[in-house]
Amino acid sequence: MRTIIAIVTAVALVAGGAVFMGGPGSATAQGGGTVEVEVKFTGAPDVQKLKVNKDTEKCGTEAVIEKVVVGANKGLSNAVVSVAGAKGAPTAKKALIDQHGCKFVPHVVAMTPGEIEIKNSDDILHNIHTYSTANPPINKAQPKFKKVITEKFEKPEIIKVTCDVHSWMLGWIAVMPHPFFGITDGSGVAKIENVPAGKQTIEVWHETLGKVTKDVEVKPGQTAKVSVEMVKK
Ligand SMILES: [Cu+2]
Repeated sequence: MRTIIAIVTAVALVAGGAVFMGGPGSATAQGGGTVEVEVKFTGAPDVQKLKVNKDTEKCGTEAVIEKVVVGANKGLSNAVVSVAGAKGAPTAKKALIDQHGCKFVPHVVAMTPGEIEIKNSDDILHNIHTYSTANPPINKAQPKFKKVITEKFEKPEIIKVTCDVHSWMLGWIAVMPHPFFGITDGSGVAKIENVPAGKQTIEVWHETLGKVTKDVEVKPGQTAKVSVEMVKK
């Protein structure tokens, strides 16, 4: 009997939590819609390989530099898609980037202004070197015993991140002025949820292909599909 009561209580707690999470901020509550953006690149992928002779136990002997990653159906990975000019409160969730296998994972991370945790899961010395103008630049060592460094980016901008210990390491932190953004996956698709209804402009940014915009009509509770093609500059 005790077990049954415990299970019932647990289920009720989980259900309560789910209801709470789905309540405020859900698409219907705000009258927003979803935008599914598909980003394509018809050119050739640009993935370079570099011989590595430092920290090879953790880094391997070959670094892969992913400049333009193209997947199935010409889908372009690692593009930041967002709703241009939108307004919205920052998300409470902390952004996270990890240095793993001498790579920044994910390669591109997007966040609203606030804190980001920069992990070092490699057990070797890394260095965080950011190239920014709106936010103060960072250039600090992250020794192996410093598993996490928390940094703050208050101003929207797209920030390049490198590691001065491993010259090939490259990542991007997109600090967005609102929570309406996504990063394209392996098939070039990203979903932006709770987008305010009406005429919106979708902006796509890619580290080597630049920026492209496309207009879309967002309807409450519906998914609008947008296909964007990027070309080499
Ligand atoms: Cu490094």
